[in-house]
Amino acid sequence: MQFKLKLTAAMAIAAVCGLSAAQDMVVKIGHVAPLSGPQAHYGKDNENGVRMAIEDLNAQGVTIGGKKAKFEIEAEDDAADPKQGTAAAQKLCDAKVAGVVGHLNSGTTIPASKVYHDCGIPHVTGAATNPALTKPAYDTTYRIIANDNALGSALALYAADQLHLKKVAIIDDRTAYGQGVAEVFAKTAKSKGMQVVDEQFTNDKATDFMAILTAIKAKNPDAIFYGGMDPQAGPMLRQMEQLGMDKVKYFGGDGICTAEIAKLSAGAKTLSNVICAEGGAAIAKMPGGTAWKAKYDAKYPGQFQVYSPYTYDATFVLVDAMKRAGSTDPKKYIPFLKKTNYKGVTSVIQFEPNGELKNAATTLYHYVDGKKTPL
Ligand code: ABU
Repeated sequence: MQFKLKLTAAMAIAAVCGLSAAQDMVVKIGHVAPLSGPQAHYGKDNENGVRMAIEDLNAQGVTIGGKKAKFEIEAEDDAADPKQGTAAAQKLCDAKVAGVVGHLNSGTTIPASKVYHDCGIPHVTGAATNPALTKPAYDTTYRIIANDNALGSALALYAADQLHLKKVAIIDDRTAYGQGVAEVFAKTAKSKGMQVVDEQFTNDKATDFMAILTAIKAKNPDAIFYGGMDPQAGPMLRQMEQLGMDKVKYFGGDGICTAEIAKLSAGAKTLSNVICAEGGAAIAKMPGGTAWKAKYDAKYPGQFQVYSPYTYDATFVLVDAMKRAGSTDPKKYIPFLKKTNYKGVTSVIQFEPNGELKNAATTLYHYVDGKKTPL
C-alpha cells in the first residue's frame, strides 16, 4: 500500500514536471556585429545590449501563446565585412532563430537584409543608418534609430546656420555608411552655400592619413567632414594636431560619436573640435535612459559606446511582437511587428510602412574635457 502511494506520488510529480517541460520553449534571438577587428568595441557594446535584454526578459518570465519562453542569444561576428555579414545571416536563417538584432554596419546590414527577407526572419538594427536599407521595404527589415539623411543634414545645417562656416573638406571611408553620410552632408552644405573645397577617400582599415590631410590643409577649410568610424577618426584627429590643423572643426555621424574616440585620439586637442550626430535622444532625455545606463555600466563597466540602448530595445520590440501574436513563428508575428507601439528605453517605437522608425530624433554632440556631451 505504502509502495503504491509512493509510486503514485512519483508519477504525479513526473507528470507535472513533464507537463511544465512541454510548456517551456527556447526562443533564439540572433545578434550580428563586428566582434573582431578594429570595430569590435562597437560590436561588443551592441551585443551587451541584447544580452542585457535577454536577461531581463528571462527574469520577467515571458509567456508566448501559453508557453513559458526562455530566451537565448545566438551571437555571430561579421567583422564589419559584407561577405561575412551575409554568411552570418545565412547561418542564423539555417539555425531558425526567431528574430535577429543587427547588423551594426550598413555595409553588412544591407546585403544581409535580402538574406533575412528570403528566409522570412525579421531583423531590427539599432545601428546601421544608410537610408538604402529600407528602400526595398521588406517586411523583415526594421530600424530603430534615425538614418543618415537626418544625421548628415543636421550636421551641415549646424555648420552653416550656427557656426557660419564657409569651406569644408570631405573625407569618407568608401563604406556604405561613410560614403552615404558624407554625400548627404556635402549636398546639404552646398545647398546652404558652403563650398566643398576638397574630397578625399580612405578605407575602414587605414591608420595613416598624413597625405590626405596635407592635401586638405593646402585648401584651408574651416571644417572637415569625416564619413566613417572611430578607428580612423581617432588617429586622424591626432594627425590633424601634428599638422597644426587645430582650428579646423571636425564633423561626423554616429560612427565617430563614441566614448572610444577620446581614447583613440590619444589626448589630441583636436577632439574638442569634433561635432557629431547621433540618431536618437541623449541618454538623459530617453524615457528610461539614466536608470538603464547605470545598470549597463554596473554590468559592463567601461564598455558603453553608442548603440546598446537600441539593441536592448530592438530585442524587446521583437519579443513584444511575438507576445502579441502569441507565436514565435515569424510568419505569424511579422504583422504584429509592423504594428509595433512599444515604449522602450530609447523612445516610443513605431514603424513607418518601410520599416523606418517614426518620429526619429537626432542629437548633436561635442567633446568637453574628453567627454561626449550633447550640444
Ligand atoms: N551608423 C554608423 C555605423 C554603422 C553603419 O551604419 O555603418
